[in-house]
Parts: sequence; structure tokens; C-alpha cells
Amino acid sequence: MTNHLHDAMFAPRSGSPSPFLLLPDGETLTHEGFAQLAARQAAVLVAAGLRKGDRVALQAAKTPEALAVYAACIRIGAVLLPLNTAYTPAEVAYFLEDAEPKLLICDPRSETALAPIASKAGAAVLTLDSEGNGSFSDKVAAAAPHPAIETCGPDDLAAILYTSGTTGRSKGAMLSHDNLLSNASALTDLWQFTEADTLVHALPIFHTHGLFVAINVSLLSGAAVRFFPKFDIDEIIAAIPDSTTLMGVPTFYTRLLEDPRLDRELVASMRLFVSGSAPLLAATHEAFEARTGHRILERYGMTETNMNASNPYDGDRIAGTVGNPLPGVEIRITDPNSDQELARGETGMIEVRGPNVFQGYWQMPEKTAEELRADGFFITGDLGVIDDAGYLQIVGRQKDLIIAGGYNIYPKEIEILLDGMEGVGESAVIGVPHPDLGEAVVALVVAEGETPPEAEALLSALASQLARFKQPRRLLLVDSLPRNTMGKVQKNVLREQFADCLG
Ligand code: MCA
Ligand code: AMP
Repeated sequence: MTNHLHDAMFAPRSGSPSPFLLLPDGETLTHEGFAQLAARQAAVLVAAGLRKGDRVALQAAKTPEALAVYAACIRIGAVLLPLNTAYTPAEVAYFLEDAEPKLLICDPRSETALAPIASKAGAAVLTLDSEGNGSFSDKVAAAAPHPAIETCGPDDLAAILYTSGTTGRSKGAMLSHDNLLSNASALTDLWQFTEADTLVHALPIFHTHGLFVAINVSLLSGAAVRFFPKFDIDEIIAAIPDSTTLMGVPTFYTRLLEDPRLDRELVASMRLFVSGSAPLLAATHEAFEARTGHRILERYGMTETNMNASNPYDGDRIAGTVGNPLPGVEIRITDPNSDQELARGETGMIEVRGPNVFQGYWQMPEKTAEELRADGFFITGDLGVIDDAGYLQIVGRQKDLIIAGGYNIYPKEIEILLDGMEGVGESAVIGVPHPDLGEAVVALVVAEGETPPEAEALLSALASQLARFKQPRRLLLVDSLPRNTMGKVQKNVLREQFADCLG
């Protein structure tokens, strides 16, 4: 009986008293303690009717208990469906109806709003709060560890992570045991993670970066994890001198640079700073090196593929590039019009193939076929160029996507909502430069009818439906939207015109 991911990643240290999670209150959860927690959670999941292949939706604060749900799902062969804690009930409804989980674990404060939605989608509800308490934990406390580990092969599903689509409809990326394991192995080797490491972990655990890159690499290597509920500059600054590594989105680094406490002495114990999820400005890279002596290691990934490319550990980390393909991963650049592979130095669509590439979109075979070629290459939607030394540079995106503080926001989702509102003729949502988040959302609206709508009223109507991070920081009424000869809205023109509109 084998379980591909469990056997390689969780089992080797499941009896070990070595530290796994170092918590802000000074408590430590050992690998053994974590495994015990996951085994008792597994018993509760099985008692709730979960079987191999069934989905468990999780919208809960970042706690050791929430993280253990991942390990519990792997134990019983269930499929984890982690959800951003910022999502509104309207957003959660879509994921539950689409993925049909048998169980939703959510914050007790959301229970009243989510219970009818879950019930409609056929999911039971248990709760877990930011202290690790709730009806789920009550059952876990009373449960005996579930002794069995479900048999799972490399291609069995471990998780479904939703990524928004350019059409406005989110797609569930199906990730297999081997998608996760192969990527974690490659990164552990490449970034030289060992038991001697302590990782500062301040990322959310509902996305690939915080859950699979950071946690899987730590589990596989035996590194300890300083586990913070969120990014708090004072906590991070205090944690760095007792740590060896940090993984973050570019906003982490710009915020660290703004803090006068960041200097060479503070980072004396650190051996590696990793950045990803959004472009790291070359200026940030250079300023960080000047202040700390460390060259941030930038890498490139996607929900559908985990990590694809990384700057080297030993060797030149080149600012403005995402480095070379990971071992076992192939990257090619193609002409977006002809699909033909382009020569080195030419800019085109980045395509990726390897054991990291997902199994397709949940119940969307036509979308899968559009983005995953028959020869196994995944069409990323990112535009790039590979230089003579083999370094990949991301030069833009063909997909209409805004990345704010590492969160992806698809303009279409917001435009659909705005276009359906009283007094709105049409709308265009764009990303404009933002010093803290990289990009920020701005909406441009063309009014229709006798009385133009109030910007505030439109924004508050959006607030009830969209997670806060997707809500426009500014909404402006405009006379018309610029269009090209094909009738397509020219967002590049709008981005230039409104670049400074946040002041
Ligand atoms: C918070 N807010 C945001 C964001 N985060 N608005 C836009 N974009 C955001 N990313 C809003 C809040 O709703 C709030 O609004 C105000 O900004 C301040 O909130 P606060 O909670 O204080 O912000 P924070 O906790 O300091 O969060 C900023 C953050 C966080 C640390 C950058 O967003 C974060 O941890 N981002 C990481 C995302 C991530 O892990 N991405 C990886 C995706 P108001 O004040 O108006 O209420 S995985 C991926 O992309 C691929 C696979 C990859 O390559 O890794
Ligand atoms: P997600 O859909 O959350 O998985 O986000 C994946 C997208 O984030 C990629 O397609 C890129 O557009 C972007 N991304 C991730 N890492 C980087 C990076 N290092 N530089 C630029 N963009 C990145």
C-alpha cells in the first residue's frame, strides 16, 4: 500500500520530535505532533463521509490546524480545495457549486452566511477559527487517530486550486500527488534546503506559493517553519535573526526596504531570500543587495504548474529575469499567432512541459484543451524571451490580468459585475502602478441613461460581491473607452492615461 505524496513528504518524519512549526506565541509543533493532529483530523473527515477523490473545501485562518487539513486529506486520498479567506459568500458559492465538496471547513463567523450555500451544494459545514477552535476541532479532540493511509498513485489528485479566468469564470486546476512532489523535490535540491534551515513563513496557505512551495519544501527537507498568520513587518524583522530563509512576494521586499531596521547585521543568519508570484522590479533587487548584501532569488510559477523556472542558487541571479527552467521542466517560446517555436532571443508565448504541469481544469475539458496542448505543453498566457545564457525574462502577459500584492485579479470578473449595474453602459478595469502592491485596480465606467451613477454607489455595490483585494481602489466615470479598429478596448492606452490616477 503506497501513498505517493504521504510516503515521501509526511511519513519520513511523522514520528520525529524535531520542530516543524515555530509559532508566534513561542510554542512548537513537532513533526510527530503535526502527524498526530492530521491523523485525528483524518478520522473526522472519514466519519464525515469523505472518501478517496472527495473534495474538502477549506476557508479558514492560517493556523497549524488549517495546515494539518492538507496532510489529513493526503492521508485519506481526499482532495483539498483551499479558498482565500477574503472571498465573500457570493464567491465561495461558485467554488462549492463547481467542485461539489462533501465538507466545507470555515470560520465560525462565516457559518451563518455559508451554511445555506454549502447545503445547496451538498456540503456539510464544520468550523475552525483563527485560534484553531471550532466544531471541527471539537470533533478532532474527541477522535482517535485514523490508522489507515489510503493508497494513492502519482496521478491521483491532491488538490484543486481555483484560478480566475479571462472570461470571468474561475477554473479549478487539478494538481496530482506527483505534480506537488516532483516540484518540491526539484526546489529542495536547487535551493539547497536542509534540516538546518528555518524558513520565515508569512504567506497565506491557500495559494501555491505559501502552501506548496514553502510548506512542501520544508516538509521534504525537514526545515523548521516560523509560521506567522500574516505579514507583519515587526514580527518578520524580529524573526529574521533566528532564521535562514524567507519566501515572499515582491511587496514583502519593498516593505522590508522601507524599514530602517533592515541592514546587513539583521540578516547575518540568512542564506536565501526567494521572491515570486509577481514581477520583482530590478530596482528592488538592486536596493536589497545594496542594503543587505543578498541577491534575492527570483523564480516563476503558476497555479497550474507550480514552479517552472528559478534563478540559480550558485551562480548569477540576474535582476529582471526568472532564471532557468527547473530540472525536468522544459520551457519553449512560441509565436502566439502561428504557434511555431521561436528562436532564442525572440519574444513570444511562454509554454511549459514537465511533471509539474497540472492534470487539467476541473470539469472543463474544453478549457483544458485550449490551454494544454496534445504534446503536453501548457500555454501560460505570459510573454517572455530566453537570452543567450538561457535566462527567461517575463516581458508581459497576453492574458488580461492584474497582480496586486501577489494576488491575481481578472478584470473580466469585475467588468461583468459593473456592466450589469444600473446606469453603466460599459466598463474597463485596469491595473495601474502602485508602490506597495505593484499594481492596483482602477475601474473606468461609461455611464448610460439620464442620470449617471455615483462612483461611490457602484463601489459599494461591488463590495458586497467581491473580495476586498479585487475591489477597485478608484472608479472614474469617462465619456468613452478607446478602441482599436477591431473594436477591442485598448487597455494599454487606458493604463498610460490613468497611470497616475491614484495620486
Ligand atoms: C490586502 N489588501 C490587498 C491585498 N492584500 N489589496 C490588494 N491586493 C492585495 N494583495 C487590502 C486589504 O483588503 C485591506 O483593504 C488593505 O489592503 C490592507 O490590508 P492588510 O490586511 O493590512 O494587508 P496585508 O496583510 O499587509 O497584505 C498585503 C500582502 C498580502 C502581505 C501583500 O496581500 C499577501 O500576503 N500577499 C501574498 C499573496 C500570495 O501569497 N500570492 C501567491 C499566489 P482595506 O484597508 O481597504 O480594508 S500563488 C502564485 O501566484 C503563483 C503560483 C506563484 O508564482 O507563486
Ligand atoms: P497564479 O494564477 O496565481 O498562479 O499566478 C501566476 C502568474 O503570476 C503567472 O502566470 C505570472 O503572470 C505571474 N508570476 C509568477 N511569478 C512571477 C515572477 N517571478 N515574475 C513575474 N510574474 C510572475
